[in-house]
Amino acid sequence: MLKSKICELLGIKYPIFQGGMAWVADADLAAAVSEAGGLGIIAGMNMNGEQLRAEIKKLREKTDKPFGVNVMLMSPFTPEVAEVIVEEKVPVVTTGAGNPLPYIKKWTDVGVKVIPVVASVALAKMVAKRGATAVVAEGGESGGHIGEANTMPLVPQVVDAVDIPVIAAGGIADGRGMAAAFMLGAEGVQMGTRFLVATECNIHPTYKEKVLKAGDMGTVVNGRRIGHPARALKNPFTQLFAEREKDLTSTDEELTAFGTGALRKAVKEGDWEKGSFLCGEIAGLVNKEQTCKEMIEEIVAEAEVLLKNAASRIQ
Ligand code: TUI
Repeated sequence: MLKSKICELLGIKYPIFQGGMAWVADADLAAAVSEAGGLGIIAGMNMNGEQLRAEIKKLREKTDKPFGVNVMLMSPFTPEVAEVIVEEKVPVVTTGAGNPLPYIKKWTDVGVKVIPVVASVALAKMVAKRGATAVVAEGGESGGHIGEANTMPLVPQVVDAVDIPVIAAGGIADGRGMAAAFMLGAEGVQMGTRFLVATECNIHPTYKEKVLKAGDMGTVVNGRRIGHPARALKNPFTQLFAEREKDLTSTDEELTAFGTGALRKAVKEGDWEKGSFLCGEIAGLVNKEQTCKEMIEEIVAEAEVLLKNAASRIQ
């Protein structure tokens, strides 16, 4: 049995979080992950307070296991989403794309466990000092909005810098990645890309198909110029975005406007021409659709064998 402090802290069976992917991570996906023993996380990003409340209700009708809500701190709905989290006594909150310090005490005061996603040692130290329960250290192999550091260097440095459990994210999709994360000192992993192709994931079939078909060179990072680097599947949209980013006659405002709504187009319409198919670099390893339960049990079984046999390397 794989043991981890994060399982005890959160009351979950397996130390696997499902990333709170904007427009993707709804009650169906999060409930399936939680029911399978991981931590399912609803994305608060694309919802106002009342929409989030309805999604939480839907999840609670499907499972009584612990779950999380992700707060994307750049969202205009953040203040009302933060209130709903308190009112609904959400067990766990993860935050991303910003500094969660203004909200941590509000949540921890009512018993919500707060696990910020960080992309640097500096932010990890800051949130640990201010009462975070754990941190997710997310490297640039991840899909979506990313920081500058990659997983292999980031995770052990965050582990050394804080006294709270560290969850590794970015480039992890199987038991090998999970075992490696434990070797780096992590207490668990967060995965997004693998769960994109879960049976219970409601994204457009074209999105799943493109992730399943992607190879090792299948993703690209755009948006550095406007301060929001994001990794997505290479497609006509990312090609055009890259060209406009290089073209200094197009303003930052025009570039931002060009990107607006592209994620929804990918998730809801499967629009390969105009959609932003956010996806991690590990997509090349993700080759089959399975239920969340099958995925989680397969990954844990692989990791257990690898960790158990690790000692055989030493003569
Ligand atoms: O947040 C994510 N991934 C995301 S959010 C998202 S939605 C979006 N839409 C349009 C533009 C941008 C995003 C899609 N994918 N991951 C967690 C994450 N957080 N990655 C990087 C960070 C991060 C970056 C800087 C966290 C904190 C931070 O610090 C800022 C500060 O003020 O210190």
